[in-house]
Amino acid sequence: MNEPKIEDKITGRRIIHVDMDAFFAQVEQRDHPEYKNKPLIVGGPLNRGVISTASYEARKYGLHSGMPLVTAKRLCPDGIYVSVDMEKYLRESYKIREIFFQFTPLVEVVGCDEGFLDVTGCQRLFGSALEIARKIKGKIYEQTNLTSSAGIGPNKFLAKLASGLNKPNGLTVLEDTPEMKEKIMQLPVSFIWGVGRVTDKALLSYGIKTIGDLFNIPIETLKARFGEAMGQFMHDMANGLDSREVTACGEPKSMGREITFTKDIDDMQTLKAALLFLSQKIAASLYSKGYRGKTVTIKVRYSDFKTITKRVTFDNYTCAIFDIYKSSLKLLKELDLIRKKVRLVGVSVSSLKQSLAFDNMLFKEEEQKGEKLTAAIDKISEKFGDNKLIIAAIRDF
Ligand code: TTP
Ligand code: MG
Repeated sequence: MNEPKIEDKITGRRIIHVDMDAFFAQVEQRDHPEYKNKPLIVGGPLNRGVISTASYEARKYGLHSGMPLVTAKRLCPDGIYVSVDMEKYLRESYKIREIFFQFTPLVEVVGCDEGFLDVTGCQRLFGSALEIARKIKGKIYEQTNLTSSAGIGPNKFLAKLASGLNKPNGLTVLEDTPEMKEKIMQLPVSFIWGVGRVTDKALLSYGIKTIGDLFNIPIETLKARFGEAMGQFMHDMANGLDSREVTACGEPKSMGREITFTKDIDDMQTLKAALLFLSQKIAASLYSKGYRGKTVTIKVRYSDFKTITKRVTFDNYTCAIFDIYKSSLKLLKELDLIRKKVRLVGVSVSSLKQSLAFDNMLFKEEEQKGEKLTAAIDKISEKFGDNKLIIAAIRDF
């Protein structure tokens, strides 16, 4: 592999993005040699109803994270299906994080298996960005027996795109060559970080499939179709521009998600389903990053754009779906939903603390209700997982 040629023209930044390959599945394959080279699907108990991740062997059957398990079992009936063992993955996650910080304090950890490192100016200490990426991958393998993929670029977007190009066990430098540009132009728009499945579908409906298609659309058209901010973002991404800094992460203050509906909602069933869906997603985020929280906040935007937030604080820290759902529903019921329609609903959990013990995903005394809840989550996951309901946008906040 050649030395990188792309340099950020303005800042000369060198960013490395490292991402573990099929993380949960790889850990299980490492610990159970009988799963090696087999289609392995990790899902549940928290992520009930949907796949957390699928091994590369299972992806050949079209399986992917977020797919309902019922669909997966239909597509890959002979796959091996195992439950999520979050504590085990978090132990590996911490080791990986520590390796990142051995090279620079400018590390932005994302989720449990990836990170951005700004290694601009680290050359004298550790060698070129390419050498640093090699060292990181080597250390991760030495200490965890797991493979990762790394990408190097002049900004976060291109570094992340690069790390995804040669998975698994890849090491890719985005070079400023006509061949590399051509390759990028042919990639599906979903390779653009931040383009979720909903946006992906919206782009498809305009016939925009590849980054090249996006590149060829004038910025004014993108802004007119997708709004000022999103249009600018898409234009920048298609041009490989990204000025976002690698922000060394402090502790998160809260974790939340919100749904904007395509049409305003006045039926309680849909709102309840949305709250359950959001509670499940937030519980999964808390769980996967090793946090619990004490305060639940809901945010409701009515059709007239008036926005209300309400919160409740528990005595104990929790990351249980049931707690988040029950309290957000209670808060929702305090609002005026008879005369008003809702266009957005959001839930967040704050007053966080790190915790590695996850025994109470569903409270024992609530087991009865818990089982019903689990069945409901399975149903909701199927519906929302396929975006069959009326969602215009889902976003973290
Ligand atoms: P990813 O890095 O997105 O996926 P991955 O590591 O499994 O596979 P890849 O080689 O493509 O990077 O996510 C890291 C882990 O986070 C993944 O192993 C399981 C978990 N996860 C979920 O639980 N639910 C999800 O929807 C996604 C995307 C990931
Ligand atoms: Mg990964």
